Amino acid sequence: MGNATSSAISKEILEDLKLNTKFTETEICQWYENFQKQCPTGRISPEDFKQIYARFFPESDATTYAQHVFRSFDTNDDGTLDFKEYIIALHMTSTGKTTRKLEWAFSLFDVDKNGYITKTEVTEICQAIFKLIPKEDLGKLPGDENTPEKRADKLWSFFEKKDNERLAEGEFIKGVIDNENAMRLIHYEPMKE
Ligand SMILES: [Ca+2]
Ligand SMILES: [Ca+2]
Repeated sequence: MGNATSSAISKEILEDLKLNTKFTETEICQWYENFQKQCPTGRISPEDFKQIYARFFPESDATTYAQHVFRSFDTNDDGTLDFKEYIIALHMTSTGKTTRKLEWAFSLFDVDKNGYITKTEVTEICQAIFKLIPKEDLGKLPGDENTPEKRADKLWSFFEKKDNERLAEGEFIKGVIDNENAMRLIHYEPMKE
């Protein structure tokens, strides 16, 4: 029987992760070891997560965006990320498979987790993305994308929906795959010099 104080990963979680990700048993066990070291409680709190994000965005305010990303990874809604959620997150955001990344992007935009995206939700994520953009880059944005509202308008227009209509996951993924600009506008990419 398993020992509650043991630092080894439970067989159940391991099997589950092997089944649901492309990672090997060795990789998963290595990550588990690292995770235990960095996170002895076994849970990542929203505060820890914000700090991790802040390191990647020293010149801007990543707090709001980090909150949204955290929410999209916290699939069981308990307010923390456990090892399984962490690995699934890593899998969704790091694999080359576009549809998987877009499934994650959908969950990022679906702020209230009801299975649909509204224009209000798109605007909310665009506002969070804007806070990630360093001040000196804001002035370089194209005229039809230089506020969160304009960016949301432009993005929403690609899905050919009315402002009061909503977007299902399949429609979102298809819309983004069909349109390079939509693909670009759903996430933040630092400007290249
Ligand atoms: Ca959780
Ligand atoms: Ca929603």
